[in-house]
Amino acid sequence: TSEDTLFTAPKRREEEESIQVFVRVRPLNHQEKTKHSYSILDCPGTREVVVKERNGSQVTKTFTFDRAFGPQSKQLEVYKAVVAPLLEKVIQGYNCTVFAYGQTGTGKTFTMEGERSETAVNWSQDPMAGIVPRALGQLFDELRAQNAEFTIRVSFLELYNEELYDLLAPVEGAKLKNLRMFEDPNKKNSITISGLEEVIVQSKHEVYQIMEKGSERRRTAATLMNASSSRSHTVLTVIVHIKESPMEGEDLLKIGKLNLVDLAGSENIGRSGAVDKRAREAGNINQSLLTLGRVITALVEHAPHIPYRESKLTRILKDSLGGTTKTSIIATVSPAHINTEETLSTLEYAHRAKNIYNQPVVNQR
Ligand code: ADP
Ligand code: ZZD
Repeated sequence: TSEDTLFTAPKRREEEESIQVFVRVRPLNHQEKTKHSYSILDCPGTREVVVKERNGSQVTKTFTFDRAFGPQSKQLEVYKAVVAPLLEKVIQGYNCTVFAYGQTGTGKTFTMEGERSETAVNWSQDPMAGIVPRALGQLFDELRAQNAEFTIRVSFLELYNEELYDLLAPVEGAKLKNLRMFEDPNKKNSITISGLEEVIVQSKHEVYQIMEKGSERRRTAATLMNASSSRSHTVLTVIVHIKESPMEGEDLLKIGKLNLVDLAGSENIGRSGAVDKRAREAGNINQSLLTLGRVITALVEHAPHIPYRESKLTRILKDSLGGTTKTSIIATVSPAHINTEETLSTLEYAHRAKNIYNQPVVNQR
């Protein structure tokens, strides 16, 4: 009947949303200026990145993102546009993830963590503070203002050469604690990292101590392993439990989670996701970064099998890629003409990730 046709809406999955993708262009640095490298990038509006390639004929390519931050963008501006909205979701009980992806030296750590300015006295008012300190600070401020009953736990891990290291655990006898992970039979789609320190943070003062410890441990780890940080991934996770006691009805527990991920440098990973020949010969294969690319490809191509299990990073962050977490990616790029290849590769990678769909759900009981 006509009524049936009227009321049988096409089956559509509720509240499916694509990953948010942002690009941040860093300024030309001193070395690039002295080497007479010039900028190939323009951010004319709020969403476009224009690449001008001057190889004989003028070729320009335009990429559109959810937002593009030019070389003059400030830490606060990036935080407000990318992370402040996610933090509201975390407080409502959602899981959220932010990835920083890009070539080494383009500002992943500058964006995710930031730097201490020499003049700033208070870390929480430092204009150079990145996403991690701002998110933790805002979480405390908002939960205090709401007069909520809450606990905040933080873990901080490093993944290097498919080994996991705890950046908040004590270093014993010049040996790093190597962590193991396993699938939790009770919790579908989630893995547990046994022995990972989850530090309860009571105050903003303790937030700073944790960040200081983490960045110090990372330096120690790099020295002990004779390793470069450009080849490691770091994952800082904040878990917040909020108890709501309404005037009527039962108590409500909301659990929100925020993963802040600083990925290894994307150089050596080709646009197709294949390893660069020179890198392969040098043994510079980053299994986790490679698998991340393959997972993205499989998701956007709707492949029947998604290779999450092929790396630790994708096992840990499985739910952020096609799952129930709300995910954003910040791709960082250099404007310098000498980095054109890598910049195009990063822009194409990021643009493709826009075709990944997640279905965020709230954790409430
Ligand atoms: P990555 O983590 O991608 O290897 P870094 O965060 O270490 O890169 O940044 C490399 C250098 O560039 C650092 O000296 C940093 O201070 C500088 N830098 C990066 N992004 C910016 C930016 N948006 N504005 C100013 N300086 C930046
Ligand atoms: N990017 C610096 C840390 C590094 O690579 O070590 S900057 C921010 C987030 C997580 C850990 C540290 C920090 C960082 C910092 C620096 C020095 C001592 C403690 C913390 C920082 C920078 C600005 C404001 C707050 C924290």
